[in-house]
Amino acid sequence: MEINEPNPTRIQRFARVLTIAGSDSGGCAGMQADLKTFAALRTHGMCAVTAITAQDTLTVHASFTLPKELVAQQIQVVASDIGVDAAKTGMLPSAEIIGCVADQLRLLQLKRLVVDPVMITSGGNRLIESDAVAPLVTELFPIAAVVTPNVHEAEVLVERKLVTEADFKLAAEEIQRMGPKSVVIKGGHSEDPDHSVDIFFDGSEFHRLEGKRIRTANTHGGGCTYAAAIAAYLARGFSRLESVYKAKDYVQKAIEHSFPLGKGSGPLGHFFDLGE
Ligand code: PXL
Repeated sequence: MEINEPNPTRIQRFARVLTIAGSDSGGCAGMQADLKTFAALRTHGMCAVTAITAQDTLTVHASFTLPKELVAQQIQVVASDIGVDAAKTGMLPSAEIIGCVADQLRLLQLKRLVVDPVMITSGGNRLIESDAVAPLVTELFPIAAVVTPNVHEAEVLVERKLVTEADFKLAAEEIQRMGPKSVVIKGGHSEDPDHSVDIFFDGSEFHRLEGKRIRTANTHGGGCTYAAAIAAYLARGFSRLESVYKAKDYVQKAIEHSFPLGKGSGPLGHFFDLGE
């Protein structure tokens, strides 16, 4: 069997998910959040690290981008030995890294790819060079199953401010036309004080995913967790729409179980269903 073809009997038990993302030394966001999500959702998580950040709950103090050859090799070796049922991209700091990640993913002909177009942290730190947004769109969106911008990222992608739900819907359509099979605009950073409404669009139908807004400062890694959960459910064989609904439910519960650590924004509680 082709390494990249999911084996239907195996996929539910040993789904293999790869995150291509940056490391957060504080353990809240980035690949650390992704790997916790993969484990919580009973999948085998693997990681290709793109950058190392010296980060706490307050800010990113420093960031170092790994050589593109090493990023490519991390993907290559796990794909050829273990196999990849789904992958997720997070922090891709430069156009160079984006180009080499896209080359690797095209070689794998991966059908279940979630692209989280990470740009700035909720704390306001830039995670991508400004000239890398264009290649992120042209190289990765066309091979993505789901693209998951938050409102700020969607605003950068469509180059205007988005306020109302009608704005989000138009933006979702525009972003879907940039190449991905589907898009979900995450409403977590919107201005609605009571709800967090996400808009899903797959080229023909809109879905409105409504969740209640949870009042907590401890949401560091919420966006990463949401996108990683979509990838985990895709790897387990769920459809794109089912995966987005299930991921929304998971991230909401993980935010309900978030906890304060450090002096800034603490992490989500990824393992809430394991009990005390
Ligand atoms: O915004 C998502 C994100 C992605 N990757 C890394 C991060 C963050 C946010 O803090 O630190 C490494």
